[in-house]
Amino acid sequence: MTATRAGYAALLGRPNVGKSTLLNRLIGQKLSITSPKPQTTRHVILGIQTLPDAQIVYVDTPGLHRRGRQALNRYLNRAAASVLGYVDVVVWVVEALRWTEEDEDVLHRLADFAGPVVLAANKVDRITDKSRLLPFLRDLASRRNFSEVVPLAAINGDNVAALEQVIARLLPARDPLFPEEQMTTASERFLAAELIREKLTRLLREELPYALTVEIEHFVDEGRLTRVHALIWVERETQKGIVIGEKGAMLREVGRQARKDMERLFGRKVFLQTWVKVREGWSDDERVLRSLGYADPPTS
Ligand SMILES: Nc1nc2c(ncn2[C@@H]2O[C@H](COP(=O)(O)OP(=O)(O)O)[C@@H](O)[C@H]2O)c(=O)[nH]1
Ligand SMILES: [Mg+2]
Repeated sequence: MTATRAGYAALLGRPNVGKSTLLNRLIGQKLSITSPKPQTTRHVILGIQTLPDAQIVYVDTPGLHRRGRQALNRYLNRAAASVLGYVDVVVWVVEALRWTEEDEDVLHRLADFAGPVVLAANKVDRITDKSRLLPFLRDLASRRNFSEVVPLAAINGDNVAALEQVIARLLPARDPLFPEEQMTTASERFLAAELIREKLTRLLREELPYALTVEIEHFVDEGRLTRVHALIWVERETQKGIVIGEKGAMLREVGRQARKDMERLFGRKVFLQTWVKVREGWSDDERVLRSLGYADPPTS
């Protein structure tokens, strides 16, 4: 019998490099929400992949970023940094040919991590002049020791299988940590709220998504149908109007798209109802944040 390897692999990097897209590609399901806007991911989310001889538990994180003034931003940075305390492998995700000060910050944070770090250079599908890739990778590889450097494209799956093999080899010999059929530790209730937030993030204009959050009031399984009641919290009356849209059109579209994704992920019919409510200043109030589920991760 071959030895089984198992462990945690963190997907770390600045916002928008494609960490959540990569997680979904690796797991083959839309577990973690994605969008072109930074700070889409607000929670640490686990995606479990059981291979014949290894179990990789991916840890998707909010991007490490600089704007750290608001309570929500501070929370996101803490959540991302704290995973370094327990993961076996770090996959540092960067965007191919693009290097920013925020990448530099992440590199500094990784200095404290003693375990193996794999560099994943994502979005290679965007590169027209392929000869520029090698110098870019070589330059990054000179900045610290990497177990491996893997160029890939999460969007179409290019070379993603190679990354998976690299990670599996770096995990410690250990029995699986989760049952092999388990895909995540997140509840369906949580995933439902996230899918609604994804649609809002994608459909609303630039600034508004940061001012809202989603709370699931009811999540009731009725056999082949699941009934979901969701509250969308915004910070001001004017924002409420924007979320609802002309004659309710925006909210209807958000609900339609979110319901379709929920049905695909849960494998059942979903009946979704949404309401919009105003709670002033939720994103800068630590107490309100906790009540909306932004609990600090364990520090052990
Ligand atoms: N062209 C291209 N776009 C990508 C790729 N991976 C992710 N993206 C896009 O980059 C944006 C940010 O992705 P997301 O996964 O939310 O990034 P995160 O903030 O690091 O989790 C989204 O618009 C994705 O569709 C890729 O391999 N190629
Ligand atoms: Mg993300």
